[in-house]
Amino acid sequence: MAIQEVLVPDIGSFKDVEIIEVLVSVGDTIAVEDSLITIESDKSSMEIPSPVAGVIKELKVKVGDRISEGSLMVVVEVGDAVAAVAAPVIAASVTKPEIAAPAPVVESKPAAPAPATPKLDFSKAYATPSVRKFARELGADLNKVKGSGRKGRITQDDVKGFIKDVMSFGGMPSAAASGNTLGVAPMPDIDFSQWGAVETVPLSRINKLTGEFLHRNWVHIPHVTQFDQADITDLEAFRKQLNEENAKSGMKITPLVFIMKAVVAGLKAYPRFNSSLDAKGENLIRKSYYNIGVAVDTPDGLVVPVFRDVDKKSIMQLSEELKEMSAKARDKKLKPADMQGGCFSISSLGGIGGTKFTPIVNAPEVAILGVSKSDIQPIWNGTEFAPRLMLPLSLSYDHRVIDGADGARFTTYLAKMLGDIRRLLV
Ligand code: CAO
Repeated sequence: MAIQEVLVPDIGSFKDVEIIEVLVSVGDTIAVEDSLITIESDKSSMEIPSPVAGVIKELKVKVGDRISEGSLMVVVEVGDAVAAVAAPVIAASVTKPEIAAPAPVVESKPAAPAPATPKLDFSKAYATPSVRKFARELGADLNKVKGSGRKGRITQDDVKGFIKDVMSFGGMPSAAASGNTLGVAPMPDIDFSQWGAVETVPLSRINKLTGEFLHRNWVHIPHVTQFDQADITDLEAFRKQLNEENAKSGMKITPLVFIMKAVVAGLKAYPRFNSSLDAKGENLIRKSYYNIGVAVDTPDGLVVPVFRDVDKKSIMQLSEELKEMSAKARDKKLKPADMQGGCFSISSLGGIGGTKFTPIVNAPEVAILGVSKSDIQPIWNGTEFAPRLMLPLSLSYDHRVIDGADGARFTTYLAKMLGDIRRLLV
């Protein structure tokens, strides 16, 4: 057993260059020619191999350090046999790799295709030689691997992740593995001013955050939207009566609070709608509380405050809370906690118009109800067409958790509750 210090060998014109990768850890057993570190200059990267075999005892460098010829990289405990073999080329305990060390492997950015594997052309991929070698051994097409390293360099972990992804997606690289969240060409950068006057308006912080969440949810969740309509003729008569009775107090009751109550009844009848998938997608977390998020349109964008314990609140309490929360949202006074802990969301465009739409599930919830504007329709009552006030419902759900049959059962149930609100008391 002998301790060897391994120094940077003659690396030609490379001087004071940055280490971008340390390829070994303390305790690793290495063979002669195993790469120890990768350095990078403006034009190329280079791996420095070990001139000795043994066990790494100390790392003397880290990513970001700058080194030149003669800098100490690692301390290696070499076995007797190895030491004996290495003895002629290693002076005392100090390695002089320039004498007999394996030549560093230099790779330009981008480099020429590797001659060893003409089938895989990695000429455009930005990766170190060891990563290229690793990718070739596994048959991974580096051109499709997204690099997570500095300046987009592909690391060994990126290749492993890519392979894992390919395996789990039945041979098709996932979007992430292909380096593109949608697996399609990026949007073009277009200069619209070539066709006329334009103005650039920055997106608000809420726009950006909402966009990010909606995009994530849209891509991750297999959505299905179930449409239905509820006969709210009687509900509307009752609502108007309540509003007349409360005219002096200034309290206004909209259809939304009844819909919130009907949703809670639906969540109780179909508990799968009141659940979330765990992060691994292996378990359902079922909730025994009933917090409902309501999308509020503000000048800065969409926010979704959460109304807690809707099951325990009256129509009047919910109306008061809805008024307060929407004012808070529009005055930008909502706190993060006001928007957390929801079980199910409602997006009501009923005050604006439209007949139906496909809302995006507000993950980690598994379903969202879109409500459009009610209007009077001729409905066949068995003997004649009668004018009834019909409320359009659009339920989007996560198809990993909810089957189509349950989707239809849920909207049918909602329609039944809203059609006869006495049932909400039962
Ligand atoms: N059909 C017909 N009329 C409806 C209705 C419906 N489904 N829902 C509400 N209305 C009526 C209300 O009764 C009210 O009428 P009056 O002024 O005559 O009393 C009027 O429309 C306005 O209602 P409102 O929108 O102020 O109140 P609300 O309780 O229905 O909704 C809120 C409150 C905060 C949800 C709403 O103001 C809002 O911001 N909606 C937009 C949500 C949104 O942008 N969703 C899209 C998100 S993307 O998925």
